[in-house]
Amino acid sequence: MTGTLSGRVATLCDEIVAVVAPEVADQVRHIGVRLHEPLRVAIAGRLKAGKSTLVNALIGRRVAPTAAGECTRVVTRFRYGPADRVDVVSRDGGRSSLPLDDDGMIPQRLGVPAGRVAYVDVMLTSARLRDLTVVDTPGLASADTGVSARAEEAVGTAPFDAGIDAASASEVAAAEAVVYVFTQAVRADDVRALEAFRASSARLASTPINALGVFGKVDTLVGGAADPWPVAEPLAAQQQALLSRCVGEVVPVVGLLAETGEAGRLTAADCAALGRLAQAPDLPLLLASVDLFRTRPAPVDAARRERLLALLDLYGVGFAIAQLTAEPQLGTGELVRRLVAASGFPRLRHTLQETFTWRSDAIKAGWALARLERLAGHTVGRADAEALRDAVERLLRDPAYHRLRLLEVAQRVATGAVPMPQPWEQELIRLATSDDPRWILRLPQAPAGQLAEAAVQAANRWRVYAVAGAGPAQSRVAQVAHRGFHLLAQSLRTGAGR
Ligand SMILES: Nc1nc2c(ncn2[C@@H]2O[C@H](COP(=O)(O)OP(=O)(O)OP(=O)(O)O)[C@@H](O)[C@H]2O)c(=O)[nH]1
Ligand SMILES: [Mg+2]
Repeated sequence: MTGTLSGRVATLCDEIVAVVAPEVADQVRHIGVRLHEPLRVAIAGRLKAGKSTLVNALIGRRVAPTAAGECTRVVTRFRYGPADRVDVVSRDGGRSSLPLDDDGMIPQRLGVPAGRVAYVDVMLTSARLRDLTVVDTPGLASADTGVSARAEEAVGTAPFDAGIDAASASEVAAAEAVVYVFTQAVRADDVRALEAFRASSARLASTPINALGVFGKVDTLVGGAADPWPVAEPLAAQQQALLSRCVGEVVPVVGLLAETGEAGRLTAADCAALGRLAQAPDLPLLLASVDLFRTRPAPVDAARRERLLALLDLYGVGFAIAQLTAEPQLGTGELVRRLVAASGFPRLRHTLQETFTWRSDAIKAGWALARLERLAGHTVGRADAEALRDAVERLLRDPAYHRLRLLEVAQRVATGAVPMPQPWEQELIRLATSDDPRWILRLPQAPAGQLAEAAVQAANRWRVYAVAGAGPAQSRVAQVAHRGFHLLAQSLRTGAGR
């Protein structure tokens, strides 16, 4: 998928290819190809946080192993391909292909000793991957496990696991965005792990701009089949405040329900079993705990009950039964749709698409422009260097590219490199990361005229700040913000929107 900014850089690459020498053309073509690649998102978090479960939900297929006993010890990249295929990439650069196992999952045995695996490259025909590449990462060690000492030592170098090598670390670093999964409360070592993750990947500094928090397994917050959402929502908001320097938003989800629903694992037979359970005379007792659900007499055999627990856990089972009690004729498809809605997953996907897709456009366009400029520098003195530089300059004069500068300064402020009072920082980040003027200006209901006026006022405020209220670093940031609001006001007046 190619966004507006990177789309224009891609067009420019095509134009340049036609007028430069063949060897330069090859490099320009390569830059153009990268612009068409989908957004790469790395899923990070502590051991057993539910990362692989979320990966499966995002892909819409259960491909990554998630059983309680198994841990993901290698970095695994999932990307779109014309046929399903698993490539194990060794540390020496060799590749060996494997088929998926009988359940359609990555085989347990990779055929290469674990110590020699750099990463696993999985290509799938899943439509979801056409505009999203997902990178599953091994759990970050936590202070309450035996590996903590090793992890502490490794902070800043190889935070995932002392055994992770440079090839897989750079595979993660190539991601444009990161989703950090945590459960229950954010602990000090969650923040440390996130810092370490940031240190491992310079290009992927984890900031509110490119990182999203997922508060996973929220169904386990409250006991039994009770509704976790009244607790999950305020907790997520608190966690967002705690992590505000690291992630832009914290989205609560029940990953397991998302995986089961999105991967289409609930069958008509499961649905029928849930319907029979809905008739059980002592239903409240059955749903009181996992143990009681497993062991009490019920109109469904033990194996099926175990399967339902694995697919839905107790909250999901209780939720499904409540739906079927209210509407006994409910079809499997509709039940699955409601389960996905109850998982909170639609909000996560929306946030991913809305925020990261736009940002990835700007990030990729910025990357490509920098590469083109460098190429122009290398070809100095040759006739085609002129053509290259001209083309890049033409593009940079386009007001749309001011966004790249905005993103750059917002990144500096968000990481604390340029300190700024909070309301200014927040306004700058909103301007840099959105194209919705109502959201940027915090005027959700305003008509266009009022928006333009508010943008002019914001521009003036930033100009005053640039001149009077700030040190030199803040002043440079403020000038970029000033121009950003000025351009926003202009586009609002001409009615073109941004
Ligand atoms: N109840 C419940 N269980 C979940 C949820 N998400 C994941 N699980 C379970 O938690 C266990 C661990 O999930 P994984 O997705 O393998 O976790 P992970 O973070 O990939 O684990 P490692 O790769 O080993 O670090 C599995 O048994 C999942 O089924 C959830 O939202 N609710
Ligand atoms: Mg995993």
